[in-house]
Amino acid sequence: MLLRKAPDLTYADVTPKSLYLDRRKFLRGMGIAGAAALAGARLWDLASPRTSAFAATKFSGLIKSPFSTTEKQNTYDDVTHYNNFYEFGTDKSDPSKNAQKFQTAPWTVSVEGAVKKPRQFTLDEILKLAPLEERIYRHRCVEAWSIVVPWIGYSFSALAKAVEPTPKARYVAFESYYDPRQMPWGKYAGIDFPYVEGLRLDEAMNPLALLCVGMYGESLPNQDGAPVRMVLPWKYGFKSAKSLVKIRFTEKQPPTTWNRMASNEYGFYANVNPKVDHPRWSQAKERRLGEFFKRETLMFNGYGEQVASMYNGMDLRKNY
Ligand SMILES: Nc1nc2c(c(=O)[nH]1)N[C@H]1C(S)=C(S)[C@@H](COP(=O)(O)O)O[C@H]1N2
Ligand SMILES: [Mo]
Repeated sequence: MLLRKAPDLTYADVTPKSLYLDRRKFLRGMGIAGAAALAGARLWDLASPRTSAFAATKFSGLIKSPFSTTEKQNTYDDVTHYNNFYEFGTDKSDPSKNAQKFQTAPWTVSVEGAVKKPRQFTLDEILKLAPLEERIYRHRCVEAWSIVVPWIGYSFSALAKAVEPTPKARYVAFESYYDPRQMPWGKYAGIDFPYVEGLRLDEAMNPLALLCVGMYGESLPNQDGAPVRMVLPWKYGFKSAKSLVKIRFTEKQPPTTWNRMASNEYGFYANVNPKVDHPRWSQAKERRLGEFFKRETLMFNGYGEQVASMYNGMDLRKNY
C-alpha cells in the first residue's frame, strides 16, 4: 500500500474530482463569473495543499473483495454531494459544503471496555492493521434511497482481534467525533451528539462489517465520514457511524442515536427489511441515486446469505 503525503500531491490530488473529471462540462454549468472565481480558488488550494478537503491519500494495491457487487457504481459526485451527516447540517447538500474544513489529522480512535488490550490507535496504525480491500457495497438509507460505493477498508473483526475482547463483551458501541466549534450546525439538527451506534458482538464480527477508511481509491472525503467509519451493508445507513473516535466493547446493549430519538421508528437492529415499513413510509422500494424508477428493496439489502443466520429465531417485526 502506498501512502502519498502532502508534499508530492499531484494536480489531481488537490483538485476536486468534479473539476478534473469533466472540467469543461463543469465550467459550462458555472458560467463565466463562477469560472473566474473557481480559477482563483484553485490557485489558493494549490498554495495550501494541507487543507483537509484536498489532502486526499491515494491507495494502491487494494485487494478486490469477494463480497463486492458487480452492480453499476454510483458516481463520486453522487456519493459526495448527497449525504447524511447531521453534525454538518440536515440538508443532503449541507455536509459537502460545511465539512470542507473539518480537521481530521491528527486522529486517534480509543478502543476500550471489555477487552484484554485496550488502547488508542492512530489513524496510521489503523491503516496498517490489516490489508486494505476495495469492497463495492450497496448502501441503503432508511429514507429509501440507495447508493453503490467502492469503499476501502477491512473487516472490523481485525480490529477486534487486536484488542482481544473478553467473554464479557456482548456488544460493541461506536462513537463519532463531536466538536460544536467545528460542527456548529449540530445544534440545529434535533438529535443529541456525539452520534452513537451499536452492534451485537456477532454482528460486529461478521466479515461483512467493514471498518472503512476510504472510497473510490482514496481516503474518505470529510462528508462521508473521514477519516474512519463503519459500513454495514445489510443495515440501514444510520447504523454506519462516521468519523469514529471511540469503540467500546460492552456487556449491555448500548444506546443508539436514532433509537433514543424515536424508538418506535428506529430500532437497535435496523436490518434492511422490505416487509417492515417505517411508521411514516414504506420500505418496500428504494431509489438508487441517479435513477428515475424505483427498485425493489431486498431483504438484508441482498446480503442474506452472509447475515441471515445471525437472526435465526428472532422476530424481525419486533426487532426492527
Ligand atoms: N456521525 C454520524 N454518522 C452518520 C450519520 C450522521 O448524521 N452522523 N448519518 C448516517 C446516515 S442516516 C447515513 S444514510 C449514512 C450516510 O453515509 P454517506 O453520506 O457516506 O452516504 O451515514 C450515517 N452515519
Ligand atoms: Mo440514512
